[in-house]
Amino acid sequence: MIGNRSEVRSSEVHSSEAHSTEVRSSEVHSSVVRSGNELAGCELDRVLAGDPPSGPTHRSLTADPRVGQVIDEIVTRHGRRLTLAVVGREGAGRDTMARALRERLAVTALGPGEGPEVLADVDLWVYVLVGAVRTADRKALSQLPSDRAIVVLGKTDCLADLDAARKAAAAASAEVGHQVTPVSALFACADVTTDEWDFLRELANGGAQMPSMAGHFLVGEAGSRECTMRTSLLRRIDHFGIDLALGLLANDPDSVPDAGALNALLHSISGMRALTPAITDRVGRVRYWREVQARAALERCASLGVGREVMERLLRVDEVRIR
Ligand SMILES: Nc1nc2c(ncn2[C@@H]2O[C@H](COP(=O)(O)OP(=O)(O)O)[C@@H](O)[C@H]2O)c(=O)[nH]1
Ligand SMILES: [Mg+2]
Repeated sequence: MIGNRSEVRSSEVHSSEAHSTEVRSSEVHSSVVRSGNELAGCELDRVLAGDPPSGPTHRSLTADPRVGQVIDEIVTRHGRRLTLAVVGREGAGRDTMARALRERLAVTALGPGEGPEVLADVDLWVYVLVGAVRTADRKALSQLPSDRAIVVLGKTDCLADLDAARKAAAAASAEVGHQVTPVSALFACADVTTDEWDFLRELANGGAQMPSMAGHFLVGEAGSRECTMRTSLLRRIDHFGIDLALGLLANDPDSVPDAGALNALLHSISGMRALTPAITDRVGRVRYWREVQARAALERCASLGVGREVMERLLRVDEVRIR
């Protein structure tokens, strides 16, 4: 989320470039699918991990291509990319948050409006709170698997400063019983263009300041460059992004020498980085539930008589063990 605006310094811009906020998805992925230590000696584990690398183990389990295909499907599903679904009340910023997760953390993130087939593959849920916690939030959260729900307080760029965002997140956390991370998905997605940055610089050079009412920023004849720039800036970085940019361009222009630097600064203060540990801490649970899903699929096949012997052999270790 936004820092105290006057405290945003050029060093932050540069360090934001150096810090990779990406959840290294290949690492998450491989730790999701590789569970050899926990289930040492379990054939199912080796099959799901596609071990040995020379070819799926299950080829040696069955000569029946139909059974092989079923197991292939289970193995493919088990090895899919980590998938997050962003949920919350309408207008909370779910689409923007899903985009922020994709662009900043390089994970697969689904926004609202996905069908049940797609949602069946979800590993983690990101619940976006906005403003005060409502009954609808509590109800929706109580329906999510608590070990795989990550709760964020969105739109924190609209709050006064970092301290206010932290306090609001702590208050929300006490209400919902989950850790709540303050974020500005809008800042995380900032993609101010060079034209817009030029326009902001012109405004700053002319001593312009962001009016307290965002609507007052929208001046200029409809269809004019001025009106287009102002409208798209409000859409891209909103009131507080413009306020911050004008302040920096007027007082510390070296900190935002171009559009890329402004965007990087907004990304770095968005709070998205704090979500990396929130995701990686849950990889063990994701792995556990994927194994549960794989077992359920094998059980279904066995009960339908598809490769019963092979399925039962794979299911022989009757308890999924986790570290
Ligand atoms: N200021 C601000 N606005 C946001 C943020 N996230 C989303 N919005 C705005 O809120 C509105 C609804 O966003 P959207 O992501 O479509 O919400 P959804 O209905 O939950 O999918 C849009 O105008 C967004 O630009 C944010 O972090 N900060
Ligand atoms: Mg939307």
